[in-house]
Amino acid sequence: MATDVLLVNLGALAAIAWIVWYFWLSGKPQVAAALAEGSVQEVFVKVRGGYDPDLILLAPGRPSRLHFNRQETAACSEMVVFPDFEISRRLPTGETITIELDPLEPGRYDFACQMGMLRGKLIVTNGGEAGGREPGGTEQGREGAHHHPE
Ligand SMILES: [Cu+2]
Repeated sequence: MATDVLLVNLGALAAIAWIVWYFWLSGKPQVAAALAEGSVQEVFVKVRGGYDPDLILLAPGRPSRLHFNRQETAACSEMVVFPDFEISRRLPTGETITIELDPLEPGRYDFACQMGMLRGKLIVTNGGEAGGREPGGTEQGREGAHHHPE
């Protein structure tokens, strides 16, 4: 009995987490890397007062190339740093700098300027999870409902 309740609660939590995540992502421009089979994932990021896009969806288990193009001279955005990968690169104005990443585990990986003022996020998730569900399905119907099993 106790185990059943726990499982139900975990399921509800997962659903809520998914909903929050879904709407958070869908509310902003986002880029899912082109998902050609087995190929490198290519993402182009414009750097100008921030990162555009600042949310980048990647599939796990495949290498990625992030192409940063800095279109300003402000010192703030001069470097881009990926603390999780111990990568930092200078971004000369007007040049495209490519950062190659090995295949990643699902998760969230932040990147930022050297001062941490401009921020972006890589979200590594299975394509089916991120893009395979229709909005308006049963998950959405549960939003805001707190299910307490009797
Ligand atoms: Cu900065």
